[in-house]
Amino acid sequence: MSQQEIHGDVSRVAVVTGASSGIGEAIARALAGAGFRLALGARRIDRLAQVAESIAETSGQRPFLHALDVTSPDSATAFVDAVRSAFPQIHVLVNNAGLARGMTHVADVSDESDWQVMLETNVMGLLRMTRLLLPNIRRSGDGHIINIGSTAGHEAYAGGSVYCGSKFAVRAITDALRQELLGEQVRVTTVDPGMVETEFSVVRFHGDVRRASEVYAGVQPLTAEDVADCVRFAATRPKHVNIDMVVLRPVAQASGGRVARRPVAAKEV
Ligand code: NDP
Ligand code: 8X3
Repeated sequence: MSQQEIHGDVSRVAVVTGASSGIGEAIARALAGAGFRLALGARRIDRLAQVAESIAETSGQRPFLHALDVTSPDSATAFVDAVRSAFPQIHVLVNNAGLARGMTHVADVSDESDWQVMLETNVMGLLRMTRLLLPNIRRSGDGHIINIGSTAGHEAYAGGSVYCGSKFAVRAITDALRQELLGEQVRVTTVDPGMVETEFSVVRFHGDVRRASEVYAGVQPLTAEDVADCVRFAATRPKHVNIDMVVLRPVAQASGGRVARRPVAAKEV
């Protein structure tokens, strides 16, 4: 069944936060391929423009893009105002913007700024975007909020207290929203991946590319496209079907800290 047959409308509009790289970029491509019109946001507007250009070439539609820092109420409001001006209706919000910073144990942290950035982005940013866009999503008659959580929101690991805490919060917020929106045509989903090779670990380790590459050494991680497939699946079910939660991880990862690695020569890292 095509997207058009399911929804009777090929022009559903999806907002994707953090679409300038990794999973968000892949979600934007996947949703464009499924017939959604797109509004994309991130801080790196140059990278966002490259993503939009490439989507325009492959899908024939040019996504709307606007700078967005989900940690800033002013930026989030300006973004939402711009999206509302561009589209009469907004159906889907994919809350993907997020990050980890550091893996320092709580006792050893001397500066709280990494904690603050993670909580401001992953928790406050997600709540803010949801609050601001919910009136439009409700009015669309076919609304859907899709949050990108993590397996870190199911099982904590040493050095992940705040990142894991932020993703446990995403799961709680998703569940609470589904309760709050009961009786309305708004679906609420969380997609929770394990290890995905993106810029995530480079950001986590403050630009240390070598340390980031060690995360994926000797293991085949998920790709951003693997995650985007799940988002597309959830977003293209018939209107009466709510996919509550999708948890996916590499075959070689049983939990955050338990990964089966093949031996790696030092030069491969
Ligand atoms: P990337 O670092 O590749 O992408 C992160 C995206 O979030 C970028 O587009 C970045 O854009 C955006 N972003 C970060 N901070 C902000 C902000 N303040 N405002 C707006 N956008 C922001 O990592 P991933 O693609 O891997 O991460 C995407 C999501 O997936 C995150 O929520 C992450 O927690 C989650 N996740 C990742 C996993 C992994 O192993 N990679 C596993 C499970 C979940 P810009 O810098 O341009 O603002
Ligand atoms: C990212 C996955 O295992 O690095 O959310 O926490 S993990």
